Amino acid sequence: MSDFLKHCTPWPEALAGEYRRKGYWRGQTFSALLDERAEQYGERLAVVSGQTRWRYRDLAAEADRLARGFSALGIGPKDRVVVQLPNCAEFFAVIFALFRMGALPVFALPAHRKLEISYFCQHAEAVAYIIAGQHGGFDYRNLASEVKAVSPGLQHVLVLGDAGPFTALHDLPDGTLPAPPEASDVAFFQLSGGSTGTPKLIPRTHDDYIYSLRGSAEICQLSPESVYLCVLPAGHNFALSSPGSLGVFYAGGTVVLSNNSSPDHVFPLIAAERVSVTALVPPLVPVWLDAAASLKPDLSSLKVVQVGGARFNSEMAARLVRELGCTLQQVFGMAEGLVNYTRYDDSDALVLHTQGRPISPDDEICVVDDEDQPLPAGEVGHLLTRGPYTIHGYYRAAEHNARSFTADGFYRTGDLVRQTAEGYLVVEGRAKDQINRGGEKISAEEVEHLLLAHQGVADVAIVAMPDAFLGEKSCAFVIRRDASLRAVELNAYLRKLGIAAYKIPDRIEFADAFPKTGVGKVSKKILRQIIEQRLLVAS
Ligand code: J2J
Repeated sequence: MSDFLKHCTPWPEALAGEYRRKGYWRGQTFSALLDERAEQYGERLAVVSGQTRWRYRDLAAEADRLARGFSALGIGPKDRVVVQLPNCAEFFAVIFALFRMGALPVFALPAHRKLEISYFCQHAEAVAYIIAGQHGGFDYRNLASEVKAVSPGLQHVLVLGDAGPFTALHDLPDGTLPAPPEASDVAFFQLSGGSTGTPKLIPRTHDDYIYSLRGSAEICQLSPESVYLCVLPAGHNFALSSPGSLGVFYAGGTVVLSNNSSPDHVFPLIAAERVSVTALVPPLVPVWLDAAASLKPDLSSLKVVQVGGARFNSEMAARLVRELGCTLQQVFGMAEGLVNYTRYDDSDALVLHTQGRPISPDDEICVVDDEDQPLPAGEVGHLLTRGPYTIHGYYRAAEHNARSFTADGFYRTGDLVRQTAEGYLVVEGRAKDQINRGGEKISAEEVEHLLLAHQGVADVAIVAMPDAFLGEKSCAFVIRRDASLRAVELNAYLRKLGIAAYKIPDRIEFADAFPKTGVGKVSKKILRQIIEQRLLVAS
């Protein structure tokens, strides 16, 4: 075992044996999967992105070329590589190339900036960072220069498009491939939404992830005829695996990529490519519905719209079904593993009012009270889960793991749920210290730590506040050292540090003191009530 894998917690032998015996884990790797699909469906369309149209054989050939190139550069098995690409065909060539070599992608989001990317590079001891030169009006090469300056282990910056001072992805030398990885090996790192000071890396194996893809593809009835439109960031767990692009590849279908989720861009794409299924976060739904009502686009190919990532209210769910005339599938998942789906033949009551049930019969669900005691059926409590594709530990986070997993290896999701008589889950709230900003997760503690380091800040507490469009936004309550400190200065300070824009507080409220709980901790519950009240009065 290489040194770094010591920091990944494997499934206990007994459970791993059971998952293999039951045929969940089949010993297949991602590169074997792509080879198989290229063999079966070589001439079929795998990816569409702008002018790029790759058949399965093109995707496999491009992945092979890149793998040889990475190898020639000296990137080897188990090396970590931070991948931060927009939605583009090359994203898949890159990750399949890394999978083939047994190198491990870390899936950064396009919105991440210097602090996040440097942290991933340092924490994962990454040897390479892969970017698009410029995207969305932002120059990732400048970001890479800043990251490189503080990440001594980072040897390569590889660039899609104009490479500037770095190495171009389209112009790599040719090397020889190492032996392929084992299916039980870690294949890549997903990112945790986070509720602590630093983001956590989630090690997923070929075996466990491919099982979740197979299960998802079956539930979503994918076939080689399926055309999936990916408008969420391609590396995010929802868009990647539920069933996402990789689930569609599993089934031999076509993935259509877009970096723009606005209706005027996406509706013509749906019509032109005959898109059959797509995945949205809740805030996009009313935008699409309003535009559909006025533009009257041809959405006749669209059979299923998945919605997940954040709470989706049932009135909007009903509106979606009524106005688009397609099947709604609610998806409640997490990058750590467990994914729940409503099924296509479920009653309206289940589809509109629940967040589905797990993929696997071996996904164990426990709803417990604050003392970890199981609650009577139907009561709201903490969701704990264990199963064939849910991790048993974050990468190199022993202390955090002791809190995030039970002694029996159940993952503490931090979600408050209730289970219906049919075994479906309803997400009722959240116990973790996180803000879910329309599907984008913000760890309150992470941003609080940054603000606390500002010399004018004596104390800070960040909470969620209701927002009609995003569901939630973030509000930072700040106790100042210096009464002249203004909110804009704090925002500018955070921006300068280099964090993803969605983490910058939407609102800053100055306070003289914080309300406390009985045991003397800051009461975020009362702070949430205070900001809710102020918003009400203001409206
Ligand atoms: C309420 N909260 C939800 C839902 C996720 C599929 C779909 C989503 C994710 C995802 C994912 C929710 N209603 N329908 O990885 O494979 C909140 C919960 C959960 C957290 C996980 C997938 N769907 N959530 O959103 O890792 O709080 O994954 O624990 O980003 O999002 O966030 P993330």
